[in-house]
Amino acid sequence: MKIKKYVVKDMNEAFSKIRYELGENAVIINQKKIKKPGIMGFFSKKLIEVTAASEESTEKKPENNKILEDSLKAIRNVVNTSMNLDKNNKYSEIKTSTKKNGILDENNMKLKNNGQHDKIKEEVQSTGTENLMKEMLEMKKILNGLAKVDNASQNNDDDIRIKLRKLDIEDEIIDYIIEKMDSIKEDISIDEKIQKIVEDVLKVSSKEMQGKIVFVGPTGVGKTTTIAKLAGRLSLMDNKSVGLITIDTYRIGAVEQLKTYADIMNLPFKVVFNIADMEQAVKDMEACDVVLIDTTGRSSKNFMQISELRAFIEKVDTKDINLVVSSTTKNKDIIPIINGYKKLNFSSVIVTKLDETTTYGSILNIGYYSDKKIRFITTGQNVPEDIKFMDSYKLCKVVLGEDNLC
Ligand SMILES: Nc1nc2c(ncn2[C@@H]2O[C@H](COP(=O)(O)OP(=O)(O)O)[C@@H](O)[C@H]2O)c(=O)[nH]1
Ligand SMILES: [Mg+2]
Repeated sequence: MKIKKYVVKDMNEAFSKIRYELGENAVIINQKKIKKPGIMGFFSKKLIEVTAASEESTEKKPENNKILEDSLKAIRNVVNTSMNLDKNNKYSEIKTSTKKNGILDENNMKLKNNGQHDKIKEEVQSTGTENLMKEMLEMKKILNGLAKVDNASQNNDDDIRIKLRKLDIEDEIIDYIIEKMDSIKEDISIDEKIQKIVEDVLKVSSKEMQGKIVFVGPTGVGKTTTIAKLAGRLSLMDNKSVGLITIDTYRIGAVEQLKTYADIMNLPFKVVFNIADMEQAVKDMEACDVVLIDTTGRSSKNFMQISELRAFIEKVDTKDINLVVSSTTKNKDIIPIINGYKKLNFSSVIVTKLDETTTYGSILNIGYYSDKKIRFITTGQNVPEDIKFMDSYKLCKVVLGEDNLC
């Protein structure tokens, strides 16, 4: 005998539930109206409590119980198979727990009776573990590889930085070089890659020494000496007619310095004191192949001096304006100098006094920050010998310490 209570809204609901659960032969043994407890129940609809009984113990199994059971079996099989990665004791835990369960017990017995089960389980366990181990090792290898590549490139970067710093190349340029390294896909050495990048930054002007050429730059960098060297080469070696003009009226003795050279080389020479003089001097030199124009070393910090110089240069009417910078200039002074002279629209740079330094990074620093081509470099006080024209390849080799200045 099975007795069960149902709380329903109406008897129809009670009948269908009882029939479904207790079968066609069930009987209703009691029914009463009840109220939901609490305040909310006071206002709610009344419910009926129905008590029914069934003679047989035929609690009807729903049709889909079989499906449910099959599903449980399937799930258990999957669980058992996937246990291949677990420890044996965990597996037996499941075995014991399934024994207690009526539905699953039968299935468990089947598994128990299967003599090969343990073997298969072990195999599945070991192959599964092996596979996982393999995959993990594979991943470890890949990760190690990645870490190595990362470390190697970090080491390379550090080596490059150390090497370039020793050459007195500015950190900003070193960063630029390191950043560019990856973009070179060719199978060439690190040094060759650096050379390539430096060649891209450091361009050399191939402009001919012809027409009106102005030289500007701080005091004492070697403008006048450089002009003397050029004048000597162009007139004595290249057989060009050369004229010299100076607007260096600030420094005592400055005029004499260039005049001495002009006298020795027998070159026309003009001193310019004001803007009107400049126009006339340029006119007077019209017949010369090359007119080299010297200027006063003006402070790049003094805007008035630079503006005044600009007015003179405008009268010269040339685009060939060269900023002369000494390689002995402190790195931190290079940018202010370049910025100060920018107002003069210089077209290329000349780096002097390379004989006074052992590292040549300053050439690259000056080229990089000015963003202008290098016209040539000077390497000593001897007029006219100590002046060097080099191509970009050779100059970069010098900058990188892989070639000397000779
Ligand atoms: N060591 C060395 N000294 C140089 C070089 N060029 C010029 N000088 C010297 O630097 C000093 C200043 O040169 P100067 O031509 O008067 O510079 P300016 O003020 O720019 O005209 C002089 O003693 C020159 O001999 C160079 O390439 N190397
Ligand atoms: Mg001078």
